[in-house]
Amino acid sequence: MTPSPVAVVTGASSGIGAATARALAAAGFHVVLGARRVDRCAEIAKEIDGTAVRLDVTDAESVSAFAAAVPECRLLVNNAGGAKGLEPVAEADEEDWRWMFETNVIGTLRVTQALLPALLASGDGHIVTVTSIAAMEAYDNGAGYTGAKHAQAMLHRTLRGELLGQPVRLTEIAPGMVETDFSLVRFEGDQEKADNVYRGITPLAPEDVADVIAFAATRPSHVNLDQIVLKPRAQASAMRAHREG
Ligand code: 8X3
Repeated sequence: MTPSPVAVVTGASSGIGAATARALAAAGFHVVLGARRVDRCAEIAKEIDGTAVRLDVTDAESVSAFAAAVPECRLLVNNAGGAKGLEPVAEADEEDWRWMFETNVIGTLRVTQALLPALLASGDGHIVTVTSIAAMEAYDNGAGYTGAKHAQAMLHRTLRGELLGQPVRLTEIAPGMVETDFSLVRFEGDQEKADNVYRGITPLAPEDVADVIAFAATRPSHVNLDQIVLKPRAQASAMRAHREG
């Protein structure tokens, strides 16, 4: 029996990452789930016959140890990241910005650099980076997050050119509103503020995004889905949505 190809998912303890781990396992991958909350990854790993490895993308040593535990890798899903704060530039918190750039940008850089040799050696590698519609547009009070997501997207899109001629595909997934703990993290646990983001709207579920990632990952090797933007029907842009009630 041919061994299952290995897929690594970062930020796999919840939300889009956890749903993606499940979808990729269903598509025939052996999934390595990385996140700080490794106990949650272990629960999902048990369910899908995967492997959980602790990963803090903001810590270079943690990323090296993670990569050492993953000698083979066919698919990397750069999903770890997030937002902190929603303030106008005039009042922006420098620490929030530092956190957003550390996790979304430097974190993606570190993990990608660490796993690139294995992806190349697989002969049929694929890097999926989960950016956001925040990587496509600017919105009021979001400059720290939109800035970080644009930078993360540039890293990913630049690799598309730099890796031409190498056996690695690159897919950017840019979701709009998805109901995860994204807003709870952004508002530091303020449930009311988080709920308000999804008020009167049917947001995407993590599984909706995971389905699209699994689709991109299961195309034939010569088919590169470069960029996929997905939003709820009721959302036209980061600043424009239709809410019922
Ligand atoms: C999340 C989408 O619109 O809150 O990445 O920036 S948004």
